[in-house]
Amino acid sequence: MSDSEKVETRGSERTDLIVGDTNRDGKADLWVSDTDGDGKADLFQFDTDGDGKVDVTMVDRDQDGNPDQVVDGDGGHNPAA
Ligand SMILES: [Ca+2]
Ligand SMILES: [Ca+2]
Ligand SMILES: [Ca+2]
Repeated sequence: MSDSEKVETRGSERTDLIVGDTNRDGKADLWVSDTDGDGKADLFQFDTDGDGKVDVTMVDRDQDGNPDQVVDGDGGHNPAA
């Protein structure tokens, strides 16, 4: 598993449904996104060290609420700056 691994998501779009700042440092560190345009969340990303870059990505490909793939590192869909 390399840092450049791409996460397979349901679609190629990205609509952020929730953007959170869990450590209240003023920078987003939690993103809940919809990648296939159906309005349901299927991509969850976390910045655990506060540098603004995604560190953990979880994909819920069947949208049943349980992540089907978890990827450490920057393999996810980094948020637009
Ligand atoms: Ca979706
Ligand atoms: Ca980070
Ligand atoms: Ca699932």
